[in-house]
Amino acid sequence: MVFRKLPGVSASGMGLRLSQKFVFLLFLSGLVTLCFGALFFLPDSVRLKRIFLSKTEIQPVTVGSGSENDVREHLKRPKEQGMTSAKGETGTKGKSLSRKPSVSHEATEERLAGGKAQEDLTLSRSKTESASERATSSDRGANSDTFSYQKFRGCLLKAPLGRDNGKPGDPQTNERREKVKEMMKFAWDNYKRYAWGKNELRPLTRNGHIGNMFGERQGASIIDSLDTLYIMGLMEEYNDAKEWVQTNLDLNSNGEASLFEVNIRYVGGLLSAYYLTGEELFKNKAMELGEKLLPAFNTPTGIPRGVINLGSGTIWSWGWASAGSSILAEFGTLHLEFVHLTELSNNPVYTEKVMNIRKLLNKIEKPHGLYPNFLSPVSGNWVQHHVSIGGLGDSFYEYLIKSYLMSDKTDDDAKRMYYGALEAIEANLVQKSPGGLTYMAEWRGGILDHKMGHLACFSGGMIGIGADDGAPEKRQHYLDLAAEITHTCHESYTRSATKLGPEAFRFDGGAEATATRLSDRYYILRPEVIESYMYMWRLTHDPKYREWGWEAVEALEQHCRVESGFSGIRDVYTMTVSHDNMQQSFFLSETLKYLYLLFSDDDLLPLEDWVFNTEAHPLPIIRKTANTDVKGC
Ligand code: DMJ
Repeated sequence: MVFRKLPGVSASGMGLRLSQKFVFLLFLSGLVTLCFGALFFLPDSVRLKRIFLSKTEIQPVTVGSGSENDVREHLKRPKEQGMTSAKGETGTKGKSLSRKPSVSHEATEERLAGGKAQEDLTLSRSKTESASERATSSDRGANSDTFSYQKFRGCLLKAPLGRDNGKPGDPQTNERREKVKEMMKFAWDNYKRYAWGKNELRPLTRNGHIGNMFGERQGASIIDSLDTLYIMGLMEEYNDAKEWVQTNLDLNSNGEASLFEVNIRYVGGLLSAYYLTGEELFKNKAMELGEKLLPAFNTPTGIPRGVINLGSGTIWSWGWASAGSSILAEFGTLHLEFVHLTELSNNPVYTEKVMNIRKLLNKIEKPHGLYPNFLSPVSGNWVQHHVSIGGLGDSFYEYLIKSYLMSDKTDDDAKRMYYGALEAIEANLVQKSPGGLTYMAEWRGGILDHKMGHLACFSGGMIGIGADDGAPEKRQHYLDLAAEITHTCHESYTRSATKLGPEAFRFDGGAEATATRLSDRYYILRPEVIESYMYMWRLTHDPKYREWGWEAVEALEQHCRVESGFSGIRDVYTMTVSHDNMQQSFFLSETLKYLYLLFSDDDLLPLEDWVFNTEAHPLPIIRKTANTDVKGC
């Protein structure tokens, strides 16, 4: 290295000063490197990385705008042309997510909604409650951009578990409720004994079922049961489930999973467990999993594909879905959970993804105002004109009205879409049978198929909860329609030998709410009919709904209870039942939860504060405006 001589400074003096400066600079840069490096080893290093690397390494996930230009641009790519299955589309793996500027959630006075009611909780549950209090106190020191559990609890209008955990005053109803709790314990104990950690119990062969809906992810029955166990006060069981989540729920496993199923069962289950208990563990797992689902949206339109490898982020469409299409009930059943993921993470990307789906659906033409079941994620056009309120379409409609309710009735777009869709359904699909039963037919390019699936029976409850926000002159009509549909679904139960309903029933060839095909005669412990009883009970308090629920309990006990759990049956029309050897996880999450709520007081998970996702996981209504009635909100 050559130093040029400065005037008035001897060569040796200059050399000395320069070498001192050099050493000093070296020391300084060493110090800076050390400090910077140390930051990355701190426990919260992920957040620090996000701050320090935001401009250079973090790339925001592209949100498909659904604009014609974007679609055309992508269609030019040879890879996309003529594609029937998109296996090979890659995800955002390796990319981090952009964050929106912090929002301040001020620490408020420590107060849980319905203060007095909380004192009545069982001792064991109060141990868990103290976790929510711990979360509450840690909130006070939290960054202003983190979700405040304390504030959330302060904004609830009522205590989530009611005055006395929803215990009904009437002794007979209470006895029935206790029976349902016993059924849950029985189903859980057997799952724990024979299938612990597997997705579902096979009650006849006494082993576990893995299935292929959740990738290599296991424990579907555990995640699906967390909130049911909690609201029933089965605390020992709840704690076992929580511990399993803590030590065994591996979110880094690979495998091909259904975006829809992982979202409604795992993300939904974890979110509910967090909101009910305040356990950070559940929130963190839900957010981690939510991030892994994002690559599914990397399509030209932003309409997600149905299947995703959660390890690699590779996505593709179901082989059975026509022309590589995505399914309405799948991409249309993400909104509630994704909005909550944004709420908890303060990251807008989740809401952007689902709003983008809505934007596209608003833009494309709808035949007779109806939403067909198959849509191309490449072109953004309908693939065929099959419309159904049952399988393939069902929960899309459910999530429109529930998005509106969950937004504290501020999401006017969802409201407009829901009532628009309902009008089209009424005009084109709702039918009256010769015997006077109201039903929802299926629509195939203008031709009606006079069949109603068990899945479509959720619509009694859906139309019921939406009745009050319809046009004033339509409100009573919607409530009546909800009651009629629920009545028809009840009829499909009473007309079978077992008093359980078939998978699909028909209204043609002389049939009135009965299955005419052998392949439609099975019952797999589905919840939809009971779900409608629960909502209709809450809305009308007509005792017949509790009676109908009790009929279902008796039938389940008589035909589905086996020595080691509950099983579906292959033919509801024969008393010599053949069991299918499956205890579905939705039996614990939905069927038993809705029965328990049906026999509880309305203040257990009050509808003023909660909406249930399509797997019956309760999610709180998001209140953005200050609620002056609730101190601390
Ligand atoms: C559940 O997983 C959900 O209710 C879903 O929306 C439809 N099917 C099952 C229960 O039948």
